[in-house]
Amino acid sequence: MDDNRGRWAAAGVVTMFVGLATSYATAMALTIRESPVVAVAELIIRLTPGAIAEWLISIVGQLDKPLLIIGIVAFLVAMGALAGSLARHSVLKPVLVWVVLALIGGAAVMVQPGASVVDVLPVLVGFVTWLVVLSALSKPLVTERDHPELESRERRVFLMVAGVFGLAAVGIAGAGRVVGRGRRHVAESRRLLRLEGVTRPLAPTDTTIGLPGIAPWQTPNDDFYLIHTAISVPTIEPKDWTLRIHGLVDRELVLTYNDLVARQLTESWMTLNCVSNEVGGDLVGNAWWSGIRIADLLEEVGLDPSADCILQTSEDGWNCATPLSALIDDRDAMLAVAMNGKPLPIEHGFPVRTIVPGLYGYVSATKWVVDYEVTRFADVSAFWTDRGWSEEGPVKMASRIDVPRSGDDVAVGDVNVGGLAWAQHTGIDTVELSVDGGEWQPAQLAQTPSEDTWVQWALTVSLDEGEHELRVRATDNDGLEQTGVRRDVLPDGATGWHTIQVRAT
Ligand SMILES: Nc1nc2c(c(=O)[nH]1)N[C@H]1C(S)=C(S)[C@@H](COP(=O)(O)O)O[C@H]1N2
Ligand SMILES: [Mo]
Repeated sequence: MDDNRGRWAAAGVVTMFVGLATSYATAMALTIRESPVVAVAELIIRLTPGAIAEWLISIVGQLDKPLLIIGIVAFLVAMGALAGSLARHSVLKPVLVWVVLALIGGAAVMVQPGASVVDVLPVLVGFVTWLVVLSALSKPLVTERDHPELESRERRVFLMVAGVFGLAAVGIAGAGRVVGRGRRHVAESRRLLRLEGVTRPLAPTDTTIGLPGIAPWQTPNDDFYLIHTAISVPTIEPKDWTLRIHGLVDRELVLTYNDLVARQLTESWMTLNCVSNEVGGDLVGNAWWSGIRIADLLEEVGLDPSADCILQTSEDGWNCATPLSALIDDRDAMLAVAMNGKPLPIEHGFPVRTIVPGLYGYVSATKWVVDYEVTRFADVSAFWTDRGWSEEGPVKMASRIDVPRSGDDVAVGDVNVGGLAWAQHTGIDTVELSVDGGEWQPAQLAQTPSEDTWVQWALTVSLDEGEHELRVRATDNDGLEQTGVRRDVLPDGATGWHTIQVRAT
C-alpha cells in the first residue's frame, strides 16, 4: 500500500512557502528594508571570507546574489520537507525545525545595521504561520493514517487545503511585492530630489552645554521619535501629491508639489512634542525644518471671518483640527518639505507635512498632508479629539533630567546633572534643581536660536553618601513657574516635575 510519506513532506514544503510569504509581506507592509531571507543572504555575504567570496564570484560572476538566494530557498524547501516528514510521528520535532530557522532569521535581521526590535516582527509572523499551517495540513494526513478506509476522501481534503494555502501564499507575497515596490519607488524619488534653497546648517555650538549623556540638541532624523496610526505608512510620489485648501475661503487653491516648492522657503529650528510624552519621556525631538509659511498661503486664499480652525487630513485618512490663530501669527507654522536639510523621511510625512511650533503633534503636525479645510471647531471633530483628547493642544512647559539616569550609582561629592527644558514660543528663563526637597539651585543654560526649541541645562551638585532624590523645574520668559502638580498625559499633556533617584557611594 502506498503510504502518505510524500504528502507529509509536501505539507512541510507548502507550509514553508506560506510562512516565507507572510513574513515577506509583513516586512514590505512595515516598510522594513527586505525579507528575512535577504537578511540571511546578507549575513552569509558578510561572514564569507573575502578570498572565498572572490573565488565564487570569479566562477558565477554577477549571478552571485541570485544564486545565493536560490540556494537559501532550496535549503529552506529541504527544511520544510524535513519538518513535514518529522510531523508524521511527532508534534514537537517539526516545531524545533521552525524554531532553529526563526532564530537564524531573527539573528540575521538583528545584526543588520540600524536594526530595531520591530524588524524581527516578520520573522515572528513567519514562525507563527509555520506552526498554524503545518498543523492545519496535518489534520487530513492524521485522519488518513488512523482511518485508512477514508484515504481517498482525506487525500482530496489534503490537496484542497494545500492548494488553498499555496494560492494564499502567492497572493500574500504578490501583495507584499506591490507594497514594497511602491515604497522603493518613492524612496528613490526622495533620494533624487533636489530642493532649491534648503540648507543644512550645523547646530550652533553654543546650544550644547557640553555634558555627555544629554540628548543632542539637534535630533538626527534616524533618532527622531515616530508616532502615527498608519501600519503601512503612505508612500506618495511628489508628482502625485496635491494639497487642496478649501472651505471657508474666498478662493479655493489646489497646490502641486512643484507649485509649493517654487514658493518662498522659510527655515527654522523647532522642537516637536507628542502629547503622550510622560514627564521625563523622550517623545520629543528638535530639528531644522524647511518649508512654506502657512500664513502666506492662507492670506492668498482669503479667510472667512467666521473660521477658527483648519481641519487637516492626511493621505491615510488621519485628521486633526488646528487653531487658525497659531497658523497666522508670527510663528513659523509651515508646510515642511525637509527635515535637518534632507527631504522629509517617508515615515516623517514625505513629501509634505505640517509643523506648528508650540502645538502638540496630535493637533497640528499632520504627516502626508493632502487636505486643508478651513472651518470652525464647532462643526468638526478629529481623530484624537474623538478619543477623549483635548481640542486645544498647546505644548506645556517641561523640563527633564537626562544625566544621571534614575537608579544610577554616582560617586560621592560633586555630581554633574543635566538635561533639557522647553516652553515653546515663550522660551525658558531659568531651570532649577532640588536635591532631597532642599532649596532650588539654578542651572546653567546653553543658548537657543529661537524660543521654539528646547534648551540644554546643567549644574553640579554635591551629594553625600546614600540615596538621593533630584527634581527639576523650569520658569519661562513670562515668569511662569512650571507646576509640580502631577497630571497624566490625557487629555492635554502631562505636568509635574521630573524626579529621579540616585545612590551616591
Ligand atoms: N498622518 C498622520 N500624521 C500625524 C500622526 C498620525 O497618526 N498620522 N500623528 C501625529 C502625532 S500624535 C505626532 S506626536 C506627530 C509625530 O511626528 P513624527 O512621527 O514625525 O515625530 O505626528 C502627528 N502627525
Ligand atoms: Mo502625538
